[in-house]
Amino acid sequence: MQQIRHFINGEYVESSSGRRFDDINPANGERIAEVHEGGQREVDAAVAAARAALQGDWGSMPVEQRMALLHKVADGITARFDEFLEAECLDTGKPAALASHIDIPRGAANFKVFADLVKNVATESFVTDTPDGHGALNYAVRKPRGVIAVVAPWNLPLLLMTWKVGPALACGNTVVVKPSEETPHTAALLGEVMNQAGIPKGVYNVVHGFGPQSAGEYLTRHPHIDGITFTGETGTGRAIMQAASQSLLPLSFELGGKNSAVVFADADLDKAIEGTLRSAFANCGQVCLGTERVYVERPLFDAFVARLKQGAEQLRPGWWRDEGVSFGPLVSHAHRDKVLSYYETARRDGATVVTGGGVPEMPEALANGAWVQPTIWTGLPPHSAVLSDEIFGPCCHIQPFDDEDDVIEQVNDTPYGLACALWTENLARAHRVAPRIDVGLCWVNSWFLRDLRTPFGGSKQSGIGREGGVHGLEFYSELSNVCIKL
Ligand code: NAD
Ligand code: 6OD
Repeated sequence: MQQIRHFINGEYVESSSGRRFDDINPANGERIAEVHEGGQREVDAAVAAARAALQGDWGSMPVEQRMALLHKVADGITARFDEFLEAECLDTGKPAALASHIDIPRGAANFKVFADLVKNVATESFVTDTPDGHGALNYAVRKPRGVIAVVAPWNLPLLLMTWKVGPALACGNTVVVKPSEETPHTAALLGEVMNQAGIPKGVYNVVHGFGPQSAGEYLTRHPHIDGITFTGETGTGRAIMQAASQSLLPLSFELGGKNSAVVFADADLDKAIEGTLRSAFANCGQVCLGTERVYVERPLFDAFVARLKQGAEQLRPGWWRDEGVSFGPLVSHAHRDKVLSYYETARRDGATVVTGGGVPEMPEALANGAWVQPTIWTGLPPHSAVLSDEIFGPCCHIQPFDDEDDVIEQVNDTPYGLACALWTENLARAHRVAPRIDVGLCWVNSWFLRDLRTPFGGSKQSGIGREGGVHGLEFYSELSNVCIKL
């Protein structure tokens, strides 16, 4: 059985406790690896290695050299594309068509883009008047924040982990990563790439394990880390914030969502259907930016429901590597139980099940997988938990609307504020409506169209702070002002 060990100070190490847990392929329920569970000792060792690296080669390395090494990391991921692809698809069950298009290329891009960006970023300066007339020159310098704890989720494991590790290292920090217990594979593999690229020992460390009373909690409570960047559930964010309050640590949080799509009667129906099929069902609905509430202006409602149903029914579940497969399983049976409980709630609350609502028939080899059907509902009452809770599965509820102000109010009626997609051919409407939606990201006639220079993050309970482009630098570095009296 393959062993997945911690990566600390440039070496793969076993857990001192001897504790292990299983890495399961959710497509067939088979055990694919044994993962070493980290405890306080491993976290202490990883944090100590990260701190030593900060004070050693990495901390004093010229920026050009650091950036060249990060480019080598990106090239290393690309050179081992197939290994990363297999590791990611076995951990998650997601189709190769998706991971080879999004997850793995973004894993590489996250290093290149932030290396290039940091190299070219300027800081402010002021010439200041002084009473004696000589003046003073103020300029700000950016310093790395220090040892950054990166706590990552399972839905886009490599993409979301490197989305934090890339800018953290580009800013000169060192990191200790706690990947999700569901998807430890690609974070472990990245250690080999770091060594091959020549990244100094201790700059990138990985400790595997769970959250509470395991590696996640020990890391986020650790007294010698300097910041925590976390992607995951809003509830977990609360627990981490409490842990971080001990040392008053800076936090960057990307949390849950209950995102909407709004389809106006003047939308291009083909584009709106194609976009909503992706936003509701891509990655089996396990995308934080995904759409679970769809509002369609009444004249288009019936046609939209019929076309989305047709598209959902054409999705082909199956083994990640097989030709034509467009739909994977959920990440685990535990998550499937949660999603199916909402399928049941929808039924109890009187929804019309337009399509899906259950578990698909799968061939024998995949019968033990965490499969669910892509599901569309209409007709839910406003109080239904299906309309307020983040389900994180391949499902959406479609509701007609008649009035622009009214639909904006409904979209905003949630404690979350992550993303929204508007579908309209009326540019004036797009400009009018987009800023009134309380979200960090509003797409018009698109979804998950990413430019890594733009601010990314959630409003309300969907996050704290913005990453992406220069915005992440506020978290990954600290400005220090130098004032020189002339
Ligand atoms: P999760 O919160 O269960 O776990 C995320 C990570 O936190 C895992 O590594 C887990 O082990 C760790 N963890 C759990 N409890 C902890 C604790 N008490 N202390 C320290 N670490 C702890 O999230 P998940 O189920 O892996 O991912 C799905 C969730 O992530 C969804 O809510 C989704 O919306 C959200 N998400 C948000 C974004 C975004 O950009 N806003 C992106 C992806 C996923
Ligand atoms: O594209 C990104 O940078 C990003 N953070 C995507 C998040 C997707 C959530 O599942």
